[in-house]
Amino acid sequence: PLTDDALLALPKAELHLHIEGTLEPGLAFELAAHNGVTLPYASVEELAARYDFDDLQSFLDLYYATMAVLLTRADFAELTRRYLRRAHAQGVRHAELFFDPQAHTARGVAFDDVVDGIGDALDEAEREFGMTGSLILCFLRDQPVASAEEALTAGLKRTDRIVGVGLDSAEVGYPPSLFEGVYARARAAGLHAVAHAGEEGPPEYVREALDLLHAERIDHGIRSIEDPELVARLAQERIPLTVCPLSNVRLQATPDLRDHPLLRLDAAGVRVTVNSDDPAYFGGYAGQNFTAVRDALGLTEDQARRFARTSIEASFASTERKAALL
Ligand code: ES4
Ligand code: ZN
Repeated sequence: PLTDDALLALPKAELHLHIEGTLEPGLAFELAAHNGVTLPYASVEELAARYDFDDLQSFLDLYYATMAVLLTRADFAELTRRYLRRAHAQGVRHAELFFDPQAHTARGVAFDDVVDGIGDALDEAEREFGMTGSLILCFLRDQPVASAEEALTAGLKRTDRIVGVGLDSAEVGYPPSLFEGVYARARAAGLHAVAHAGEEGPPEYVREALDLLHAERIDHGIRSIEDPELVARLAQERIPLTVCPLSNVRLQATPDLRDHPLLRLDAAGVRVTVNSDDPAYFGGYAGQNFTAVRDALGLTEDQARRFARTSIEASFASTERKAALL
């Protein structure tokens, strides 16, 4: 019997987590009051009631609106502190945090305040409970490439914290090919490369992320299941997918968790991991994504252990840290 406790106890790495997507309604209102920002919702309950999405864009509209309350280094530290405590309680021992600098610098927040605030909380978590983590700078694919280039230039000064680059926001109509040059510069500087692809976009975007961006992991990638040749390639090349089951259901990328391709991808030999994406918005952190998959798809203990192990192996943690966690 695969109990909740057994799933929470598995040591795991969180590889697909947008730190801005951990902003719970309660903290949003606390920060709004503290910073003198007015949210267009009367109460925590009214905001929480908006967490009912039709697709990726309907979620992104709320996600970008709500992050207006995040202004200072201390705000980013508090956001991250609360996330790391919850994640640790669900077995997460290493977390690679996506952040969206363009969404903050466009509002007048300094790039370094974002990185330093998140970094303060990472340092604290390492001291207090031995958890490790790092940052992945995500480019907003629905913004101009020149803006991504500016974000990368700022990021290259902060490789003390930033270990890689990613690509997120509205996918359809914004193919990975647009960012080939930005990724080339990031990789030349020694950064790792990942990219969201095949969440709402077609399998072709997954191929582009591999061929043009040289992505080492694919975030989501679930639409790869529509293309058997691509599935075979992902397995052959050992490209991990960072799958987010509750996100896919909430954003209607998959009609029902019982139809989710996670186990079909696993059965085809693809290295899959289970992650939480934007847990404040999608109904659960890492542990709840595992329990939801167990309930809907009948996860075996063997599968659960393998997915958790793959998350550690597929992480960008140091060899020593991985060895300690495996
Ligand atoms: C995201 Cl679920 C998802 N997809 C694409 N971009 C995102 N940014 C935050 N969450
Ligand atoms: Zn994501």
